[in-house]
Parts: sequence; C-alpha cells; structure tokens
Amino acid sequence: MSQQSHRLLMVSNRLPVVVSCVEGRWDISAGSGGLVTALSPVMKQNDGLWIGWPGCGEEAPLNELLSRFRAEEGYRLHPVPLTEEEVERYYWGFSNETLWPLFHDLLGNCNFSLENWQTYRQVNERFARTIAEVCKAGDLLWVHDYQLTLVGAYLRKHGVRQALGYFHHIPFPSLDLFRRLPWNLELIRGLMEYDLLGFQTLRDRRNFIRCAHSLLPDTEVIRRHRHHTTLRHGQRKVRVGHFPISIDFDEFNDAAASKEVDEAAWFLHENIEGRQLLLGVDRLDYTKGIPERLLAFERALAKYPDLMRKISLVQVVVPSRTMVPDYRDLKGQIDQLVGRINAQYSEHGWIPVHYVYRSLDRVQLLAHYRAAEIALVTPLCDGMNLVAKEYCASSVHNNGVLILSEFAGAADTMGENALLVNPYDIEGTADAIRQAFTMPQHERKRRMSVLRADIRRNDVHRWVRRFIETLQRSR
Ligand code: ADQ
Repeated sequence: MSQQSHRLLMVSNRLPVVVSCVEGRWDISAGSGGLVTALSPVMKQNDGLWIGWPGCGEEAPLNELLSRFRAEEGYRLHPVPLTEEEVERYYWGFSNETLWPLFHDLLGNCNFSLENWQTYRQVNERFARTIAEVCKAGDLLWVHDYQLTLVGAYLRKHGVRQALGYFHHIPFPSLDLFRRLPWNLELIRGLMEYDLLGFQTLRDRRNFIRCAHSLLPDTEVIRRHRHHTTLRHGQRKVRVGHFPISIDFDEFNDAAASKEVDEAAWFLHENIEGRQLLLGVDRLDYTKGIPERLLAFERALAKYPDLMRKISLVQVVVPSRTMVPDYRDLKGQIDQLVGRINAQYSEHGWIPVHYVYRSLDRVQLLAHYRAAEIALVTPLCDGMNLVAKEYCASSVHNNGVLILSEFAGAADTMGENALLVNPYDIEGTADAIRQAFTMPQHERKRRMSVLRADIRRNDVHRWVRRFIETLQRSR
C-alpha cells in the first residue's frame, strides 16, 4: 500500500482476537482469518485502531489483555462491550435471523422482530458513539459488514465528517427481496451516509444501486466507472463499487507445498488408495448447500455405478451458530443424509461419505485441500466463498478440479475454469461430479493453472489496497 498519513480505523462486529481462559490464565491471540492477515500490516503501518465487540464477558481483564495485544501485534484495539441481551437480539437475532437469510435469498428463514431491530439500531448507535469518541480529523474509517449498516448514519449524527467506507461481505439482494424488510428505508438511507460502499460482485453493486434509486427518490447516478458508480444523494456523493475479496495466495501456496502438509496429505490418501477424494469444507450454514450436495453425491452413485468404490466424499463441517434453531435442524438433516448414503452404499473397505463435524487446524485444512482431487463448493448463495480460492491456491500440482456453484460470488471470476453448477439441480451436479472424475490430466492442469494465476494476481493485499485508495479518493 502507498504510504499515506491518515490513521486507519477498522470497525467490525468482532475484534480480530480470541480471548481465552485456561486454568485461570487469561490469554489473547490474533484471529487467524485471511482478512486479519491482510489487514495487520496495513494497520501497523498506519497507526491503526480496530474497534469491535471483544466477544468475552466482564470477568476478563480486558485492559491488560488489549495492552498485551498492542505490544505484540503493533496496533491498538478498542472494545465495544455488549450485554448478553444485546448479543442475543442484535447479533443472533437481527443480524443472523433477519439480514443473513434475507440477503441470501432465503426469505423463508427470516424472522422479522421489531424488538431485535430496535436493539440492532441501539448497538449500531453505541458503535458510532464509541468511534466518535476516539476518532480524529483525517482518520480513514472502514466499517465491515451487515451487522453494522447503520454505523455511518449515526456517525454523521455525532458530527463525524471523516471519510467513511463500508464493505459488505455477503450478497446484496434484489429490490423485490429487499423491499420485504419492514425497515428497508432506514437501512438504505443509513448505507447512503458512507462515502464508499464496497460489494463483492457487479451483481451486488447493481442490486444496491437499483434499491437506492427506487427507494430514495433524491438519488441519481452521476458517473459510471468500470469499478465504481458515483451516486448523488441530496447534497452528497456516494461511490458504490465492487471489490471481490481474495486470500493471501502466497501464504496458502507456500504452506501447502511444505513437508508437513505433504505428509499429512499423503496420510489422508493412503487410507483411501486408488480413489479420488471429493472435498466439501463449510461452516454449518443453510446457505452453503450441504444437504443438496449430499443428494447430488448420492445421485451420482446411483446414476453412475462405475463411481462405486472409486470416489469418496470428505465433508468437513465447522460448528457455527448452533444457538439458532435453523442451524440445529440443518445439523440433524446432514446427519440423517450421511447415515442414509453410507447405510445404502458402504462396502467392506469403502465408505462413501467421511463426515467430520469440527474445525480443522491449519495443517489439516491444507492437507485436505491438497489430498482432494475434486472440490465441491456448492453454496445456494454466497458473497464470495473463500474456500474455492483456498482450494486452488493449495493445489500446488495443478491437478485439482473445482466444482463451483453459479450462485457464489467466486463464480464471477472463476466460473470459466471451474465446472459451474446450479446447486438446486441435483441431476446436473451429479453429472458434474462424474465429469470431474473423468477429466483428463491435461485439462485439469490447464484449468487449474489459469485459476491459480488469477488468484495470485488478485490477492487479498491488492483488495485492501484498492479499497483504501478508492476511499481516500472518495472524500
Ligand atoms: P463465510 O460465510 O464465513 O464468510 P467463506 O468465505 O467460505 O465463508 O470463509 C470460510 C472460512 O472458514 C474459510 O477461510 C475456510 O478456510 C474456513 N473454514 C471453513 N471450514 C473450515 C474447517 N472445517 N476447518 C477450518 N477452517 C474452516 C463471509 C461470506 C463469504 C465471504 C467471506 C469473506 O459469507 O461469502 O467470502 O465472508 O468476505
């Protein structure tokens, strides 16, 4: 990133840390996601401050832990404490039971509760108040994701005039769908208080512009660029762009080629010799299309008997949001489907589905990516989907095949060299499994090298640079 004098304020629902307590000893460590890895150097360089909910209760010695973090990581964290009830209503309730399903096209999963919405507004206001207390003239503010759509509007009420950027990690819905939200006007007005709005894909950017244009009569398009559109809203100008998020390609590529991962991958394969492994890696979430994927795998076995004993699906599911009833039901559904397929098709020495319900450590995750000849990334709807990119970056021998949902943001840039499927089309996905299984080596290599070259060029560091540079130019 180019040297610049602005201080960077990052704002997200959760601080990028894990606070833990083992046998009475409190500890704090940096989170491990790609976003944190990409932002850490920029935060260090620009005297960064990250604001968010620490994710722990009042019993933790937070001040001491945060000072320790600053000394070790080189940038500061500022907590926004939340009560249990606030977490319940703002985070589990409105964010995860209303906005999440609505924005993923799953209206049937939505719970529209006025109390949850009111708490969501209060918590967004609290975030804004905290930011207003610590921010200084010239700061650049970058707010992340759907939990904090209204922070920009409250910041303006607190008199904050600094450049405000917002990045939306999940899809932005069509006008038809967005209108179902009883509080759609306040939400879209709130978003229009940011100077720069970033989305994952051109489709999300267009959906947003259409919603703003139709719902707010004083909004007009004044300029269109390849990467962003400038809207005028009353006296203000708002840039709306698409910035497809990515991963740290080199980190995945180098670690996947290491001896440790190589050995772990070999062990995974040794158990299932002579077969091709299919891999699914997902958080437990109804948007990820896990039951549909299992049905497609089952259909492939029924339709193409030559696949019997020759393919196994390793489905890794990370427990997530298990407090929400829909997620508990989904877990039951997956358990049942895995049981059904294995009961019907297992033979001595072959189990069709290996189901792992836990988070994998880094080496194991990379070993799974390396060991699998085919990845099944088939969400019903997804902002981007980083697993698709991580799988390709780890395919160091260029021999993997990616089966990708056309409804993942990743399909925009990866669709041409992946096998694209509609995850609701069980028959079509079963056919894609067979096509991947029989794909000749030279074709695998050709497709995978293009995919890898593109991720290498458009990595997460470039994503961060592009967003910040556009934000700097937006004020
Ligand atoms: P998520 O919905 O969390 O993110 P995704 O982009 O797929 O979805 O990222 C999941 C992450 O979890 C990946 O980095 C993956 O490695 C990790 N992971 C998954 N299963 C794991 C396992 N079993 N063990 C260990 N790690 C595992 C939201 C949006 C996405 C968008 C991202 C980033 O929903 O669409 O791509 O933000 O903007």
